[in-house]
Amino acid sequence: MCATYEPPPRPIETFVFMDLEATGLPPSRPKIAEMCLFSVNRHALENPQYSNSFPKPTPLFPHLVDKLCIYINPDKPFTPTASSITGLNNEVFANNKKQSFNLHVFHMITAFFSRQHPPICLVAHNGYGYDFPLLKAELSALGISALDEIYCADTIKAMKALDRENNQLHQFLYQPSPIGSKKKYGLRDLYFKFFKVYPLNSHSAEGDVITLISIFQQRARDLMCWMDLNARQFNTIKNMYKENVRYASFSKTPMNIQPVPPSLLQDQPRRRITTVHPAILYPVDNGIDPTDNEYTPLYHRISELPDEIKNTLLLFIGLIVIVWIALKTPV
Ligand code: DCM
Ligand code: MG
Repeated sequence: MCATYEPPPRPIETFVFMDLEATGLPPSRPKIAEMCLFSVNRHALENPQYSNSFPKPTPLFPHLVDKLCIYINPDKPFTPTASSITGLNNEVFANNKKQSFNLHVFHMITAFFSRQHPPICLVAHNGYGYDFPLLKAELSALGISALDEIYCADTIKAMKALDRENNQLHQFLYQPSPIGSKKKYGLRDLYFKFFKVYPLNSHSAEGDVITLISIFQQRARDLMCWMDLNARQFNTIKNMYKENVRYASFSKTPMNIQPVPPSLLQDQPRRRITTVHPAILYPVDNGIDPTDNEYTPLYHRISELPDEIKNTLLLFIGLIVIVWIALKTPV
């Protein structure tokens, strides 16, 4: 059965180019280690300035790009390949005291989106196959099932679709020769096709986003039109994998998120499994530092316990109540 997705209600206004680096590929249940978002308004993509390079002027990198790049402690070993291509390893995250994928990351993403003009479309190269399902899995582990009103589009899918429609002059990858040879839509090959050199900083999230935008600019109007018609809601993306929810669920609408007091946004001592105190979700300005365990209400501590322990506790309490009632009842 073919799923149908609702495209944006009107032309996309903001394209947020995204790339993730992580501990590996599926099915190793990768965890995000680096995330980079570059937000570019449609106006900048439709009206680029050009370099006077020969033989053909090239669009200059857009101005007024908002950027959000963060390193995230994956709390999971990198596969040897992932470590070798990204240059990242677990030691460097520990040495630099990087925090895990926690609610601060979610707040940063939603605050970043809140500053962009809608409709907003997340754009990633192989986004449907990797970046979107991975981001979705990490958000789900925080109890966040969706990012409302955000669309997404995969540049590989868009480029393949345009290549099927266009004559060879406008193709992203045109290979006249060997029969059956597979066209390569990797970022490096595409970049080489347009610029005749290989891109810098491959397999760094920021480097890959810059490379993607440079390629996108080569056929910006076609790609934007395709995305206006074919982008789908981020909520329709399936998780790459399922993980037990680590934190309490809360409203998924960015506007409903309570502001987080600056004191709570400071680095917190790393714990083995990162947890975010419920007071971060529902901050109350009562003068008490909610991260201080001395003041943590008992029900908050209990709510942080694993489900199995909570269920056993409930069963135990239930048994005590039944025995108490049985003893009190006259025979
Ligand atoms: N990756 C991998 N092995 C590869 C290619 C990628 O483990 N051969 C993983 C690690 C990268 C992530 O995918 O951080 C994203 O890939 P890319 O750097 O191409 O965006
Ligand atoms: Mg990358």
